[in-house]
Amino acid sequence: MANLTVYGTPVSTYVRTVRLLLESIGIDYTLKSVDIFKGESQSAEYLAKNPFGKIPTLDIDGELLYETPATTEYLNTVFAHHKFSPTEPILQARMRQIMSIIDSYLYPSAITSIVIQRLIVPSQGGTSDENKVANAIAPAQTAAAAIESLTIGSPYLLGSTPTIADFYLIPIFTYLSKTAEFKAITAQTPKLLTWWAEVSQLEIVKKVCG
Ligand SMILES: N[C@@H](CCC(=O)N[C@@H](CS)C(=O)NCC(=O)O)C(=O)O
Repeated sequence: MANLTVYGTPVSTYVRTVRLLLESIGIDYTLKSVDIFKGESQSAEYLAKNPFGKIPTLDIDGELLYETPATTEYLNTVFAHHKFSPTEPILQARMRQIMSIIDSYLYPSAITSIVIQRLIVPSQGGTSDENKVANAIAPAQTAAAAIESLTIGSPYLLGSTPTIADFYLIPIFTYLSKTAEFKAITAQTPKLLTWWAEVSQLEIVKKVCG
């Protein structure tokens, strides 16, 4: 069996995406802390693994992989025989579309702006930047509405079994649902609310994102 190590902070959404997949596949792995809040991802040692100083980085028997789309698709191919991606090409494209919408539009608005200002800044004794939060609501609504329109499955986004797209959205909703803005962002996305009510109860989600 391969030796797998995930480098990253357990609270990171992208680390959680990779861990949700690893836990769903059911393979052993080691989580080695690289604390982004202490600047550890900018150390020379870590930058040698990932030149962008982002987490996670995955070590598979000495082979280093970073960028979560590449990492998750590799794990899904090699260790899960494509179990966590749809077989139909159009649904495969929908899965990648959702992952890309999250990377490009939902993560920057929901996490970088709203969650950081609402949950992280106050927890460190700071004051939330209300302008940043207010300006992020519309882009987060647009991203959530786009994902809603691509949600054709039940109880998961694309069908009766989870795909990597679910593992991308779960960590974002875990944090966003703890903010006051969640209600406005999901006001027009009933399918995502039903999805969230189901997936937030999964043991694996409680273990990785709890
Ligand atoms: N494109 C990267 C993004 C990873 C990412 O943004 N990770 C965040 C934590 S959730 C991070 O490393 N933040 C630290 C920083 O930006 O300095 C991927 O797909 O893995």
